[in-house]
Amino acid sequence: PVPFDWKDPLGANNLFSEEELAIAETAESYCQERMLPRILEAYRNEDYDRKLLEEMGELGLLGSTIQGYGCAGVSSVASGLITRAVERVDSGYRSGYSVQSSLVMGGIEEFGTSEIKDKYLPRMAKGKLLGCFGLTEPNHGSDPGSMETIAKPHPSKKGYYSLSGSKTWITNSPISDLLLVWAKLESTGKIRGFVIERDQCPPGTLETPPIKHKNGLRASITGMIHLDGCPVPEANMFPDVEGLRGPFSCLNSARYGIAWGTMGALEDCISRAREYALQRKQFKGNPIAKYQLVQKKLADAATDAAYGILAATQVGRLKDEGKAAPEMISMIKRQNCDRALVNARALQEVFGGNAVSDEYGIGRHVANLFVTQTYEGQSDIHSLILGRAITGLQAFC
Ligand code: TGC
Ligand code: FAD
Repeated sequence: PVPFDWKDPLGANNLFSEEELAIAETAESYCQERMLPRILEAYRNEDYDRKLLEEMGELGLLGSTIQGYGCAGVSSVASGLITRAVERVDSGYRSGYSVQSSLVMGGIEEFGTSEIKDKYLPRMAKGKLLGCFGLTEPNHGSDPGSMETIAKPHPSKKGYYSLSGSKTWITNSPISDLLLVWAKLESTGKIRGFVIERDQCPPGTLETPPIKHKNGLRASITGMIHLDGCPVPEANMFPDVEGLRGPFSCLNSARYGIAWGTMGALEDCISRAREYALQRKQFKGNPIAKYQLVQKKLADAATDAAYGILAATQVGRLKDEGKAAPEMISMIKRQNCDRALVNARALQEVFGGNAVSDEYGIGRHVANLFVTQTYEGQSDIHSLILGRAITGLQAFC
């Protein structure tokens, strides 16, 4: 019989091409050798090193599905394998990576003019220019359609819009050079996308204060965006997309990535819990891995991780064939985030009191996975998106 591989229980590696496996290998080596040694101090100190994105840029990992502009142009499955490698280390590192690659570079690639793409994408691909994505507002999270940020013709600068409003919980906003901000055009009431260059904003028109003292995702920097009559060139508005289709199209790619990433985090929890359980002895010198209740936790988690990888692979293949409905992405985003969180919490119990020490890594994953279940559409919101698609009836309000 074929031997069972607990690290790849359903043989998902058989579904990946040689090229995809090589990309995964590059990403895993970088993440384990260069990212992992930094994470404990970064998490303790709420520190995000922007050099990480430069290093990923050097390896060709940023905006990896984009063709041209110095990007690798790989398959969606390959990009998922990169995301899984990054989140195996930490969801916060994956967050910084997703915002740069999927939300901002992806948005610019899909909706930007050729001038915008030429101007920003090559430097973003190298990690020299950092982006953030401003959709959520203090009063409008799950319901971004009600946003209050407004764009209107600038009163004194011809050829410019003036943007005013506040965004909150924005990954990378304090350190970003480029801000993709979604605002309503005052004249039409329709949502439009604006690319703001921090360097070009006069003093007092753009502030991006950090949000400190987070109890999850501490190795990712999060902040607000305050706009007060901020002048933005008309040429920096996405010309052909209006309404929520703009931001949600970017979110499709990022949500897809999270479905992969959370499986990486869960796989790391499994690996850490297995190792701990084999070494820790209780009752007559037995390793706790010998006890059925511990084994069930490992079996549950390994099963959910294996199913999650297969589902993400299937949606990735369909995405590249243009056959992935957004609801499929809601399904894998919700399922993989939820199962990663539930299983990580169960595996945390295997560590007993040591789970409380940050040296064991498990508590960090649990705290992070709560965030992944919350951002890019909280799981219950994805339930309602699926419920609407199943029944034809919408239950949001
Ligand atoms: P609804 O009527 O559903 O749709 C309005 C318009 O948008 C279009 N649309 C989509 N287009 C492309 N892809 C999708 N997935 C789409 N979903 C909807 C839709 O076709 C329609 O187009 P049109 O042309 O007819 O106007 O809008 P609604 O207001 O009823 O939406 C409700 C709901 C709950 C589905 C939606 O608002 C939602 O998904 N809420 C969750 C909010 C969210 O995900 N926020 C994410 C913020 S960004 C973030 O969290 C980044 S974290 C990054 C990190 O650190 O990793
Ligand atoms: P709310 O919308 O207030 O929801 C609170 C609770 O109510 C949730 O459980 C929700 O499911 C539930 N709820 C709401 N409406 C309904 C309903 N109709 N039916 C049933 N239940 C409902 N946003 C960005 O734009 N860019 C970013 O880069 C970004 N990064 C983030 C980083 C971090 C660390 C965090 C924590 C958040 C980030 N977000 C970002 C914001 C994130 O997308 C929002 O937090 C998320 O969409 C939920 O919005 P909210 O926090 O306002 O919660």
